Amino acid sequence: MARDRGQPPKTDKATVVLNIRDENDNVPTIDIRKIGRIPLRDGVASVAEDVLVDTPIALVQVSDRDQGENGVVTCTVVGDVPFQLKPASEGEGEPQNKRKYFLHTSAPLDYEAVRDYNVVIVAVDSGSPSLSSNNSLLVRVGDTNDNPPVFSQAVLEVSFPENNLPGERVATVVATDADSGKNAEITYSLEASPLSSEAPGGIFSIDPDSGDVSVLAVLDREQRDTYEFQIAMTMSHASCRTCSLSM
Ligand SMILES: [Ca+2]
Ligand SMILES: [Ca+2]
Ligand SMILES: [Ca+2]
Ligand SMILES: [Ca+2]
Repeated sequence: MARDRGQPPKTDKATVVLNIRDENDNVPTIDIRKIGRIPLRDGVASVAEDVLVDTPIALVQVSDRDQGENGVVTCTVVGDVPFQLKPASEGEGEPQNKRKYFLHTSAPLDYEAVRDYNVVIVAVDSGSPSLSSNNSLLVRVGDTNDNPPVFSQAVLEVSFPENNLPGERVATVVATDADSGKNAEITYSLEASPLSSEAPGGIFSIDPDSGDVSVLAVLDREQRDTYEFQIAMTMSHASCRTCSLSM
């Protein structure tokens, strides 16, 4: 109100309408949650290396307390990782300042190549200036038995003097397996060569753990000068590959 100092005073009134404009004063928040059967604890998701491409591994919820453009959030995965965000719903009625995404695998995983990914998600609002925040998820890739054991040599030729002592070691076979733990434990055994029907068991034995091949009998070159047999590897729920040993 305005009043002059005359007598009697005259006055006038004006109304001030204060519109409170929304300031962009809230940063977007990112919430990462467990989804489906993928375990997620303390920011760590465990994903087996054999999951199909496009498997959802976590639910990502972004929200912003501002209104209008100040609360419209876009969300992306940072850097070159085999994970991608996809909107969880195309819902028209969804509030713009609250969105859900699935974090998907976007390429095959391989435990033997990369065991951990730090997946950083950034959310940016559309305010001016815009505000952003980030959150991250550690994806721990789990081993599956996707590699067969491989002998260092497919054919091993050994010459060994006759008149040996029974039980003497004649060779050691070595196989490697790119997997880990049980998936890489190898057990060795002897098999007849496909060329002969004779079982090597009576003359030779192999240590299932070390791969040491020993001769049980005394060899006599005048009686026989070559022996050929195969060594097989067996693993827990795995394939079996052979290597030929000829003497
Ligand atoms: Ca905001
Ligand atoms: Ca692999
Ligand atoms: Ca593996
Ligand atoms: Ca294996």
